[in-house]
Amino acid sequence: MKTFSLLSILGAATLAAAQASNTTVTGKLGDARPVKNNPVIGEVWVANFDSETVKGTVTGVAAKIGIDWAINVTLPAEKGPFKYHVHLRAVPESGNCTETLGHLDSYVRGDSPPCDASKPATCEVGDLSGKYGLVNGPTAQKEFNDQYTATNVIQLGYVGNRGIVFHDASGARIACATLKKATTP
Ligand SMILES: *[C@@H]1O[C@H](CO)[C@@H](O)[C@H](O)[C@H]1NC(C)=O
Ligand SMILES: *[C@@H]1O[C@H](CO)[C@@H](O)[C@H](O)[C@H]1NC(C)=O
Ligand SMILES: *[C@@H]1O[C@H](CO)[C@@H](O)[C@H](O)[C@H]1NC(C)=O
Ligand SMILES: [Cu+2]
Repeated sequence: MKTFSLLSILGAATLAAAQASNTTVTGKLGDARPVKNNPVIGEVWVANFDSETVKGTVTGVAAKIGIDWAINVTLPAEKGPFKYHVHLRAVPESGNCTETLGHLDSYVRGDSPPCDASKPATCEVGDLSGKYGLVNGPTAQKEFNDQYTATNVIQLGYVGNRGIVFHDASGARIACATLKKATTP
């Protein structure tokens, strides 16, 4: 009986260690592939945030590989750190962030285990904060290139007219805005 318990404990510990080390996962469609065919390099897409909780912009500029992202927002000083993602749907007229549905997960990877930022191709395409880091209030400015997001509608990682969502530390969706093509003056 004692031997059995000891073995169970050892077994459980080994399994836990294996699971803890298993932080990456490949999507059902493989790892995300770099986007190299955006139609217009320099094309600008913007999500405008103008709510009580979040004001500012999340901008995506079509790059030779993927998208150059820039976050420039004010956030509540408390309740962070904040996550930000590309979700599947645009924000509806009602402004209800729940209706943007889940993350853009083009390669069907799921959100567990969490994104390993050292292997961004293995993360959900829309999990920008998982790949490039959380942000804090009261102001957040951050720039990064993401190779897997696209302004080319034929690409799996197409982000046009999808919702960008900020979440507080509890996971609540505190603000959302649709990424729209900037109108040229
Ligand atoms: C690692 O995760 C993958 C995908 O969830 C799973 O198929 C695999 O069995 C896991 N490996 C271990 C050692 O837990
Ligand atoms: C960020 O937003 C503020 C306020 O809208 C603006 O004044 C500033 O120029 C922006 N910064 C960048 C780098 O876009
Ligand atoms: C937002 O949408 C969700 C899903 O459709 C719904 O369950 C929820 O009641 C809506 N919230 C509000 C405030 O309308
Ligand atoms: Cu999200």
